[in-house]
Amino acid sequence: MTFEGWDFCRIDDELSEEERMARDTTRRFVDDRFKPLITEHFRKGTFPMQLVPEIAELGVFGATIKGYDCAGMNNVAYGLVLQELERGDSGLRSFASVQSSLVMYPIWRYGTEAQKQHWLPLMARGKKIGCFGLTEADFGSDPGGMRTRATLDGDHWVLNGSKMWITNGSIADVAVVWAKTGDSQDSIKGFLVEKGTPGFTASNIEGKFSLRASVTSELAFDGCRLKKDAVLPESHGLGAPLSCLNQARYGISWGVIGAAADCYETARAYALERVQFGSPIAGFQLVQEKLVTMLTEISKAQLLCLRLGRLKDQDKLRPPQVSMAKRNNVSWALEIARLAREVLGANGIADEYPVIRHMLNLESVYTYEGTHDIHTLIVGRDITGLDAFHAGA
Ligand code: TGC
Ligand code: FAD
Repeated sequence: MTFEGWDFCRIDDELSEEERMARDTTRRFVDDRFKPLITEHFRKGTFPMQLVPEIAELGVFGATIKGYDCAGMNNVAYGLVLQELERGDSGLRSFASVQSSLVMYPIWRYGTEAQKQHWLPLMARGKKIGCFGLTEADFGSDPGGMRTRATLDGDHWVLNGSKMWITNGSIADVAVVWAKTGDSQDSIKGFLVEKGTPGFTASNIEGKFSLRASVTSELAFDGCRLKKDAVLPESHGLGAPLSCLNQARYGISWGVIGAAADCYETARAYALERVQFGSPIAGFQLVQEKLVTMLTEISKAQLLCLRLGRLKDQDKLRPPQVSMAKRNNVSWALEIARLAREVLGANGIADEYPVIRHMLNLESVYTYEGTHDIHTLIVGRDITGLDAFHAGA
């Protein structure tokens, strides 16, 4: 009897019926509908937009929001759904993360009732797509330095500046844009900028070797006039966009387990089939060590996420705990993808197998939503009380 699958520690036993159902429904969608398309989309550098209504049917957009036509799942079910999506491709999970955590969440948390009533049901059904503009060309890890400005002019806000590396930027119907309304980072506010608003343009960033099945864009605002009610009135300071990142980072921590699991399963199957020196390579100790490391780290990542999900459902999750999970799970997923690539030998670099695609994608995931090193410093600050973000600090 050999162990099949990647639930070595029987995490399944800890899940409710609803949680298992949400995971299994998404798993079927990814296997039957998404996987057959992904290689072509990755080659062409496109996202399969035709699948958006089916993704919406999974209940993933705004999954944890109660009301407004959202699914109202708990945080563990949501995490499991993201895990399955990223088993397909990090670009698919990114699409869902941005829509849910970075666009619907700030509207729900910081918006007016009218903004919620208008946007959330449309976005839950995938009828409207959103993007999140925080990063600028000169301000990535340090978003508090942003230069984008919103100035009140009578009944309008006037937006000037630009945002860089924005997922879904050019395909979005609405952008949540973070801008200073004064000189300090305490004056940062969120704005809803609709596609087609004069003075707003979005252009694609070309030449990516990572997350190719995900649109990444630059946004530019040149005297872009917005009605006064375009502001998210309850957003005050840098803490507002950072609170959205907590949601997305939590989702990434789950998501990358899926990418790692796909790499592990591919490597194990390959190693059992591939014969060298007269034996399946899975019988060599060095190959077994790689497979064991992969499954061990997948199991630890699952346990960490499950615990954090339960804490989040009790409203007890702290941002540094999310940083620990993002940091650990992404870096191990990337290492697992690299180990799997090694096990596949030359085949490891071909897109006939999903491994090289996951590996390339995970390089972005390692950097976005706070780089690996930024999360090290967030946890470091939490356990020492000392801030190591600034040179000479
Ligand atoms: P700092 O002084 O630490 O904090 C400023 C204010 O924010 C509060 N705060 C938080 N609030 C909620 N959640 C968090 N995680 C928070 N972290 C901090 C803090 O309490 C303070 O509030 P107040 O009221 O006292 O003013 O700010 P800092 O300037 O020192 O920066 C801290 C740092 C470096 C941790 C932060 O700027 C950071 O996280 N940098 C990384 C930037 C980042 O992650 N960008 C992601 C962009 S979005 C993206 O990548 C999407 S990818 C999407 C996809 O395709 O999936
Ligand atoms: P930098 O901040 O310039 O960092 C460069 C290096 O310096 C990193 O290794 C970093 O860890 C290190 N470093 C920086 N500061 C410190 C320090 N204090 N101590 C030690 N080391 C430090 N942003 C959005 O707003 N919305 C999106 O939808 C979005 N989608 C993205 C999609 C993709 C595919 C990618 C690649 C990025 C996306 N981003 C998005 C941007 C992303 O969040 C940033 O790239 C990320 O925050 C890092 O910023 P940076 O690239 O400017 O790197």
